[in-house]
Amino acid sequence: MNFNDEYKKRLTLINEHIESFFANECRNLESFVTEAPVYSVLNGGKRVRGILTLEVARMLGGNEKTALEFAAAIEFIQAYSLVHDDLPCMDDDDYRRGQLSCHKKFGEAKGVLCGDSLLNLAYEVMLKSILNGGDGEKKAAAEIAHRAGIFGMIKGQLIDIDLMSKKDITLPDVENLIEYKTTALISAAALAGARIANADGEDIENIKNYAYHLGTAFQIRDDFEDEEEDKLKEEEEKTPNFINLLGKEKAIEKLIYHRNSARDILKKYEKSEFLTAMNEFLFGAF
Ligand code: GRG
Repeated sequence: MNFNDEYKKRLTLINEHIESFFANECRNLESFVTEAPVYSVLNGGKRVRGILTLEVARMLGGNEKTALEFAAAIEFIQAYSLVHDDLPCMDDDDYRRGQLSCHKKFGEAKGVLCGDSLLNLAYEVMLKSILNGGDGEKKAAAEIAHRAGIFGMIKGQLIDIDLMSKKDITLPDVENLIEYKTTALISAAALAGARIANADGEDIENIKNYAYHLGTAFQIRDDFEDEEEDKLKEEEEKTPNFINLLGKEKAIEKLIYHRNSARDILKKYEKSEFLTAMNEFLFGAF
């Protein structure tokens, strides 16, 4: 399989679906309403979470059209979380995905509303899918709502904020942070795909474990990408992560362990070629 070609196909599928959503469903809205959400969700992004929803559904025999609707919803949530994370009251970042961050382009108030708009759109898209669907759609939406909110990603952001004023960061602190801030949305994406395919029992457990390992490896990879930037910070401002806590070598060991564990779970499934290749693409350099 040529991974790059296959990846581009899926990326294009999701991006075209999101473009057509704005062109069709929002056609009666003036551009001042949609410009910031469109800018923030269609400004690049690897679409790892949307692709996970698509591919887990495909691997387990789910309906592709439904999976695409949920893939768009999860990418709306991902985009909202990045827009809010970049705000001056949070991480205060001027750039996102190689362009001005939403609040730098449109101002802070519109940045807040843009995040709110994207989050609401995600629920609207899922509810429409539920109205035309069955139990799988309901369960997929419940997975996403649970893991994106205060039981998942928002809790992760709160943990992050509190760790900023903690003196001695421990291993459980970092593990807890990753589990909620990063892994929760990755699990939401993968489990939504599984629910769309009406999976249960052992398959749900496998996908949960797969997403846990993938999410942890993904965060360590992200920490290595930000390493140079982090080096310039004062000691007390350094990011709470495995690199700063355990050193580079041990962090790489952890990444490799989680990468391999994710790969081993995929081996249980016949149609896992793409996800296995994505695992290699994301973490093969380590
Ligand atoms: C504001 C509620 C709220 C949550 C913010 C997403 C987030 C939580 C913070 C962003 C900072 C960060 C490093 C989070 C960890 C998860 C992560 C690696 C996000 C970036 O995901 P990518 O690399 O981004 O998949 P793209 O742009 O490809 O979608």
